[in-house]
Amino acid sequence: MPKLDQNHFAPLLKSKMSPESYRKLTDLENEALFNFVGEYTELCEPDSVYMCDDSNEDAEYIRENSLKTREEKPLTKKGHTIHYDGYNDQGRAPGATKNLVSKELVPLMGALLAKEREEGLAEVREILKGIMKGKEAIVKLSCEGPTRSPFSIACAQITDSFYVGHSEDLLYRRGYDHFRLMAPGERFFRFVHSAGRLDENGNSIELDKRRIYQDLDDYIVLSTNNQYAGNSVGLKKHSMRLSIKLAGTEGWLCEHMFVMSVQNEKKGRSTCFCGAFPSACGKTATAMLPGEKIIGDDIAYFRNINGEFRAVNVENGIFGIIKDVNAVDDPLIFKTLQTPGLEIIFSNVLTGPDNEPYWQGMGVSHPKKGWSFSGDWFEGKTDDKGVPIPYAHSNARYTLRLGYLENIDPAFDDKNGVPVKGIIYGGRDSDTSVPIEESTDWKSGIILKACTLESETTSAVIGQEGVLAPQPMANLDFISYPIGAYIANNIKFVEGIEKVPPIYAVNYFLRDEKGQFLTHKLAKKVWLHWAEQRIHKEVGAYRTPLGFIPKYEDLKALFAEIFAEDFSEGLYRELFKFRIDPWIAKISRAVRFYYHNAPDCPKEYFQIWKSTVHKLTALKERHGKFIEPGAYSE
Ligand code: SPV
Ligand code: MN
Repeated sequence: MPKLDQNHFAPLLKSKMSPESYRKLTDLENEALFNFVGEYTELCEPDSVYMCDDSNEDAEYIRENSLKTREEKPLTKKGHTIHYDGYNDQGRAPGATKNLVSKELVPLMGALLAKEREEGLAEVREILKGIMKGKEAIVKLSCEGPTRSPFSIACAQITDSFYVGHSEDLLYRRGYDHFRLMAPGERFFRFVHSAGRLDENGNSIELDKRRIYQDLDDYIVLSTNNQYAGNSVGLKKHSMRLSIKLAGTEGWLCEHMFVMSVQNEKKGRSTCFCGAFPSACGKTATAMLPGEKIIGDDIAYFRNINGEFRAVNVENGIFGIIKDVNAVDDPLIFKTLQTPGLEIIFSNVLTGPDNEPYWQGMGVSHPKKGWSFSGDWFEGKTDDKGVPIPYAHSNARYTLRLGYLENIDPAFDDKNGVPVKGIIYGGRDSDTSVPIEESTDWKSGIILKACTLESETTSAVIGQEGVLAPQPMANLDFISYPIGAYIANNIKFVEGIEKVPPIYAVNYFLRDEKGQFLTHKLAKKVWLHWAEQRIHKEVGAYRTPLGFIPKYEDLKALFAEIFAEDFSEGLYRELFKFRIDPWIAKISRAVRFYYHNAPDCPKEYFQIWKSTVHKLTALKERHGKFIEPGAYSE
């Protein structure tokens, strides 16, 4: 190891860092890290650089500075702060986000927002030149997954935003000590972020120079002129894109999934599920179901450990949608959000004259004026097109540590992860998929359920809302190498796994002809407990053309046991009839999507989709539009 003091960047870093910060950096004896900090200090030209370790003092330094720089403001309750992103920076920005790959790979990336690497790097490096002038940069080390575990991925973030540093401290495990124990040359992900020039409210103003560029050859992400955490916090979606690529290369999986465990108190067992849902389709609500235990709500790594399918939650906190979190629908999160003394960042909600946060669907009346994501807010405020501006953004969020939640699973921190017993794919449609259906086997689950997942677009992404869009594995925004290869890796992952978990497709959003939801919001608990009983071989099922559905008597018993509700057979039949035409249409949409957007998609998958459409078309002759539960056999 060459002495870092002789490193080309040493004089620059010594001039920008306090002796204490410089010592913390050099103590790690990590030349790659030193070069990373040196290179981007030289390029971005911050006035000073602060190096964090894992101490509470450094966490406090970041917190205090996020208040001093007014990126966050204190709310009435101790520990609670509010952060605002700019008016046009309220969600992920696909237009500004690119996967940088080699020239040869670009044509194979289809829908995956690719750009030729050299060109992209030159463009974003030009924007980064001098971008941190007048500011302090912080260097923060964290770890994805439990530290010193088979799942760990070390990460280094440089940012000029204390809000980003603060969010990372709440959302990820501190990683300085993890770096200290790393072998020489061990890989780590690198993230550079700058909020860029700010207006008087502390918001990024040069949105035309907003870039979120993932360099997938070098495992580094460069993010400029933005603040919304989905664009700025390196360890969240940037890291996810890098992990998906790395996993594809190494034969494991990084999925856009929660990790939770269903509690069967009568039998004294805990059964772990992982589930992928596009944004705003019930993902956090499933992970947070009352009576069950949460491990994570957004990103999971899967590894085969001694023949077992095991998962960790990559994160240590939740960056959750706050809309509709209220005492009735999300009692646990709601209570946590009201608790003084916990460190919680609210973002893009209304701050009332009482200096308390108010959000849409909170279940309490909101003040008629205050401060919000649009600045000074008053009832009746409209935008320049005359459209009313809501008091809180529909993608407004809360950021908190998972450890605050009463229902955290003690297995959360296990270094070997938790054994996964069931996988869930959840979409959002009003007239196609039944509430829960088990796939016949892993491969058909991936091709017919995970690949055909789709959803209405939501406010988590800037752009039009309410458009039906394909969402392979709820992961389209994050897949970072050609889709066909990604699907193949999902299929291949279970080779060598002794007990392959069944795949369930769920849909909480079926409606009747009048547009009313057919079930209440907590019915999902019954579907999950049915899956739990299936996994433990305690209930049978009816065959459908695409898998297996529950029998009426088993659901009736669960509704009675869990909610003391009388679940009617009429409702069961309505919920679980197989809807042939919508399924033909859904698979046909998938075929079109993959044909146009996934140039490397193997012919074999198209054959499976097409033969399924033929099979369903033939079934229509026999059954008419619907197949009643129990009326189908192979
Ligand atoms: C999501 O939309 O899936 C999120 C929030 O988890 S973001 O960080 O914006 O991606
Ligand atoms: Mn997510």
